[in-house]
Amino acid sequence: MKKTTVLAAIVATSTALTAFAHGGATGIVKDRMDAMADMGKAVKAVTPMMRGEIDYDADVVRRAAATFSRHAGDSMTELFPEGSGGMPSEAKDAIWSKWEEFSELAEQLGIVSEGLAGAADNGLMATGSSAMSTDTMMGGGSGMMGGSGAMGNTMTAAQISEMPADGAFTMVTQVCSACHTQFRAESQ
Ligand code: HEC
Ligand SMILES: [Cu+2]
Repeated sequence: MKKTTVLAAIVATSTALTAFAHGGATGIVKDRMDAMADMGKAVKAVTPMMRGEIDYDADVVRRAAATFSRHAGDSMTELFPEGSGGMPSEAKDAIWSKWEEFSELAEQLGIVSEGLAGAADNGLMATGSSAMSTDTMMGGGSGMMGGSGAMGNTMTAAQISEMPADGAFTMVTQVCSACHTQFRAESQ
């Protein structure tokens, strides 16, 4: 095969794979999957940083927060018009029977994202205090944030922005999970 032919084949294959990953979704269903996938990528970029596996970078955290904000609230809910469920979508019908709860979570995502943007410069809880060793904090850190899901419903963006960045990030991912648990069908 000529080089150009090989390249064309690769391009065609990767396009087909993308379509396959979305179960051949088109239109608004594809739009919201792309928006969600965008956020998924941002979560993946930030997670190792929050775990201390790679160097902390406040700019990357702010960029991720901006991605979540951009897709939150009305930007998210307008991608879920009534009747847009069913294959290949994983959206549950509960979205439309419990629309208020669904849009509440979309709003919530906006609040925690704004909080995360403000918390980006706070750095990690593990490095926040020089009085404590990283080892001690690594063990105890996650426990403190455990079960803060309910807290997220009452905290303002200003309050969240006072938290260590990893705490604020945990609150963001809890909103993602809370919505997926209730409104997204298990993928096969
Ligand atoms: C208000 C509810 C809600 C929130 C908040 C939410 N999601 Fe989703 N998410 C959904 C629904 C519903 C689907 C299924 C959409 C479909 O298949 O039509 C989905 C699908 C996804 C998918 C699969 C996309 C694909 O390729 O099919 C990813 C990845 C994802 N969400 C990531 C996230 C992340 C990361 C966050 C938080 C930063 C988040 N979501 C916040 C409701 C939500
Ligand atoms: Cu998809």
